[in-house]
Amino acid sequence: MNAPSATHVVLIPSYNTGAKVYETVRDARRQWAPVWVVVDGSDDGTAEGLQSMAAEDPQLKVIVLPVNRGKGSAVLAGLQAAAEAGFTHALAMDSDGQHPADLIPAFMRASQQRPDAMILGRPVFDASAPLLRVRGRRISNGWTQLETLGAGIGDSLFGFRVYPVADLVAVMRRQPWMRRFDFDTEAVVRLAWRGVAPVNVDAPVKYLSAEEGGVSHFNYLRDNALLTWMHTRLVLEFLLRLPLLVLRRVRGLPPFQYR
Ligand SMILES: Nc1nc2c(ncn2[C@@H]2O[C@H](COP(=O)(O)OP(=O)(O)O)[C@@H](O)[C@H]2O)c(=O)[nH]1
Ligand SMILES: [Mg+2]
Repeated sequence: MNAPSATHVVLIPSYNTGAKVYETVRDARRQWAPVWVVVDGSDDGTAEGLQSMAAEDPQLKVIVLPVNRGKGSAVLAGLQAAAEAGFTHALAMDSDGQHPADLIPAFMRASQQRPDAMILGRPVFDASAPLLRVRGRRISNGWTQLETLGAGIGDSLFGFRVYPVADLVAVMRRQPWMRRFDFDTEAVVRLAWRGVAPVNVDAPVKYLSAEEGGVSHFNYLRDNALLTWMHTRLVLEFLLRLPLLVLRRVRGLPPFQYR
């Protein structure tokens, strides 16, 4: 592996995934340095397990949040620490083995070529993907296209992405949402509004069975309600922003110029 990056860090938010997180972290470390894990109030013993891994690996850092606050909060904690340490970009990936660690270098390269952009994984599903999640996704993607006036966001929900750190921290500081499962979608919409252009890159996604160690904390009722409320807020704000967005689109200003 090459020397540790001083600009690009891998950020892995983790909440009660059991042993899967160790595998995920090992896979990520094989591809990149440094890798940071944010333990989001897990009570499954993984905070301790990860800390002992980090004791033997200077390129692995573990941030432990004492209480569970949600994925967005965990990512934000990691982003703030990354900004303080001088990193300009962070690749976020899930801790549960669903995301392709072997694509980390390619995503980082894409980001180094386009530091102004966000590099978004576009999920390539296999037969393991639950139909309900795939369909729900299409709805969310349709709303996202509208909310960004067709800025070209390939997928609104997939969390395997490289973000410009300062832009995302600025966006998140300004409002109280985006702290749980509303993070992934609201992040891309608000970054696009800010003028951060999307670059879409295909990435395979796996849905692991319970026997394979698959864990998800996505709750259909609670989280679909949260996502519906999120799109309601975003559409209302979109209407206010519409005149400016139209102007930017007509003039070919970011996020529209790179389509
Ligand atoms: N569900 C959930 N995930 C969290 C939380 N904090 C961090 N995460 C991480 O966010 C990622 C996505 O969560 P997951 O439950 O796998 O959602 P799914 O992949 O959409 O089914 C995983 O890496 C989690 O470990 C949290 O409070 N709730
Ligand atoms: Mg998952």
